[in-house]
Amino acid sequence: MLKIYGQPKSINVRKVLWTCTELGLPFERIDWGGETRPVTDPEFQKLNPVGMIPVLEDAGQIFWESNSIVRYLAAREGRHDLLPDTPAERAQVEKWMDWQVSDFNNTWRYAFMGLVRKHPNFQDEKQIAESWNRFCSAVGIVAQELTRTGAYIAGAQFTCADIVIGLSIHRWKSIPLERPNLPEIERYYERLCEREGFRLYGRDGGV
Ligand SMILES: N[C@@H](CCC(=O)N[C@@H](CS)C(=O)NCC(=O)O)C(=O)O
Repeated sequence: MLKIYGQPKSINVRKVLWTCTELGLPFERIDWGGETRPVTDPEFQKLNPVGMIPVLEDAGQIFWESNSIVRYLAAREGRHDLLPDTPAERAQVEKWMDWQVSDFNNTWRYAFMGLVRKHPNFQDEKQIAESWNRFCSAVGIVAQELTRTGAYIAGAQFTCADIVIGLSIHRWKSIPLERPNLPEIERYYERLCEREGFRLYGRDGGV
């Protein structure tokens, strides 16, 4: 059985949990990170030298980096609907995944850590406001794209990119500040709620 190392409050762990649900793959989840066991523990560092959750173990092979794991699992199951096998179509999915893990992910960190996790090192009001503005601008980009595609982030079909963008939108909705009115985002969120994986690890999974 697949083993997923990482505590379930982590958005990056949730990506993998949702993917397994989407694919109907049973898994065992083992707590590491956050308030559970520290990722600095040498036992964990043997699994992932960069000391981050999630880590996936599949028949003795170890994988890390959440978006790589999502792609690996979709490819392992031959799910070309989730991860197309033609290079051009695949790149349309991957570009949103790469943007999510690099630029998008960086917009919310300060506001989320300060307002949701209530971390003492993230309480500067100016930096919270700046992070929130950048987060809302990035969500505006997602909304524009959804208006263009009419359904999902990379087109008419649900793909791996919606797992990582969808959980980011869930994070946006978790910030206790007034949000701009973005009907496309609300419709997207409702569309994602049709999926068990999003209900479990997004909508009903806490923050
Ligand atoms: N680029 C990495 C980032 C992973 C990451 O930031 N993981 C965080 C949790 S979301 C972590 O390991 N933090 C240390 C901890 O939880 O103790 C990925 O996508 O897998």
